[in-house]
Amino acid sequence: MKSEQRYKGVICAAGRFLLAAVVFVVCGSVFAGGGGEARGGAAGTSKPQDASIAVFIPGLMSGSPIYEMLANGVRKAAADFSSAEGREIKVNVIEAGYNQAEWEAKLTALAASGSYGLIVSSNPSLPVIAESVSAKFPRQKFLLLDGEIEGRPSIYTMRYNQREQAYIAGHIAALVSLDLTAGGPKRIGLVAGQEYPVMDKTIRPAYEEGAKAVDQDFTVDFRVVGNWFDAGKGAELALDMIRGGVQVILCIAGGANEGVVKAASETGKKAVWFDINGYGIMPGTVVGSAVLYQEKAAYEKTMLYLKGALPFGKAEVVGIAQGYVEFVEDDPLYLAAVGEAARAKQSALLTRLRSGELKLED
Ligand code: RBF
Repeated sequence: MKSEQRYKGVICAAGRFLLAAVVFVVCGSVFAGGGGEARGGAAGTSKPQDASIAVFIPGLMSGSPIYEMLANGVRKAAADFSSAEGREIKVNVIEAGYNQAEWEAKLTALAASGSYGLIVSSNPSLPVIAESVSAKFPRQKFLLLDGEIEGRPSIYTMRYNQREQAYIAGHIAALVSLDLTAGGPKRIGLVAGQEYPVMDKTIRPAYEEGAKAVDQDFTVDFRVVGNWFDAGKGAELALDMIRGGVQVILCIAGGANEGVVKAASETGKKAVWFDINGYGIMPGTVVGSAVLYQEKAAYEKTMLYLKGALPFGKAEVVGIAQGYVEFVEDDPLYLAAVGEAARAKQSALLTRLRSGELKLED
């Protein structure tokens, strides 16, 4: 619970001050006859602002493929819809930066502008922030991926089963670790950008659960960078783990992943990638890719919105069975980096998950 409080604290603290400033500016423009809630669009209507979508990036796109996939999916849906319907759908991507305390004020300003029929975003902290913005701008619609809130009439969310995603990452990390040092310490690494509830309650435990399915004695050496960009700190943490006997490290630290994978490669150790196929990032060093099809999700849900059929108020959870979580096992770089016996065991696990024989509810 401690980390949850800290996480909420970071998001909320300085935000209140900025929020007050933004609301002051926005109210001024409303009273002066400018934008504001009265112009907020709704799905399925033909108001001009429906033709504009904002993608709100809580951070920066560079180094965080989960955000790149989000923007790409929305842009592609808008382009396809525009050419099919013969009317232009504009997409504006706004990077809110790494100061989480500013996100609520920035999202409020976006809703207050009344310029966008839909605001699209992604990460587990967004639903609560959007809910608060929604209270002031109830007609502003939100499409939020990688997060969850149910029953809010203007918010749709879709969260991934990250227990599955982290479990398959832990499974391959343990298999490769045993291949590297059969008699060494049964410890795998995880470097995270920050602590947050989904990390603490789902990703980290499921990563360990997957490793323990290979060998009960595996434990996780968990380290936190403290931000989503510091590659130097990522390398430092990785090297410290490696000195302690860790052979394989899962990277969930945005731009800091670069430092982790570099440290692994320079010491002959291995890394596991999360969210996208990472084998090509450091061939031979990256030995697993537990992916999310976030671009596909963003494309499909944006398209539904444009067709007036996105079920606002609903919260969906999708995983391997629905085709949004996977492990990439057909990449030649994976075949080259990981021994046949380990790959066969990983493949057997994936078959059980895909068929539903093994259920990992999240
Ligand atoms: N993941 C990233 O790759 N880059 C980020 O900048 C980033 N920022 C985050 C900020 C917050 C407040 C939270 C809760 C998560 C963030 N994540 C980020 C993690 C992301 O939501 C997701 O859990 C991971 O990408 C693993 O799928």
